[in-house]
Amino acid sequence: RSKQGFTIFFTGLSGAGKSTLARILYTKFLEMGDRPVTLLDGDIVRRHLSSELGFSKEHRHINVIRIGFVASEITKNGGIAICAPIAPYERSRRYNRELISRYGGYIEVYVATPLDVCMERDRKGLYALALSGKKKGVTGIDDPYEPPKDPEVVIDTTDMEPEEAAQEILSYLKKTGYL
Ligand code: GGZ
Repeated sequence: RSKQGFTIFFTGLSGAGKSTLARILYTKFLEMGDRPVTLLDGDIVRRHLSSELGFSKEHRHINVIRIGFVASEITKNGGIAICAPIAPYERSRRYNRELISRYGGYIEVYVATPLDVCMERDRKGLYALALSGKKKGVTGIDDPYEPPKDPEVVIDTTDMEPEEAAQEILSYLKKTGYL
């Protein structure tokens, strides 16, 4: 009995915890061993698939729906796709949801860690650059982030261990029959 493919689509600010959660799930799905697993992390996609794109509204949209297309192919073939871009626009996420849902599961995970916590972490120094004016158009500072209206899962990583947050996603997947 081969199970249905699905896509875990993380969305949230830089520093919210998307990549950390994506990598934990990637390892767990691999260990399960029943379906091929593909991780489409924001920086990897930008390097290999979207290297000509910047961070304008239109370029972010193109970037995010490219990720959605790859995820839809993986889902169609019965695999698991894990995507972790910022995906700031409702329009791009809705496009992906409609496409991917035709072939299998689409699980949108809103990593809703507040901006002040992301800024405090500032693992990559992105917010420092934005505040000093050295970098323009940073999401959450001087570029928009439209919060998802009806995500399947919402996770705020402020006071939560990554492992615990990953468990919430896994229990959602078990409850809904994807695992
Ligand atoms: C937001 C930016 C920007 C601007 C470069 N705004 O922490 P990071 O470094 O690794 O995650 C951010 C990443 C976001 O790329 P995405 O492809 O996920 O964005 S989108 O979905 O909007 O297309 C950050 C870095 O790229 N970065 N400039 N202006 N993040």
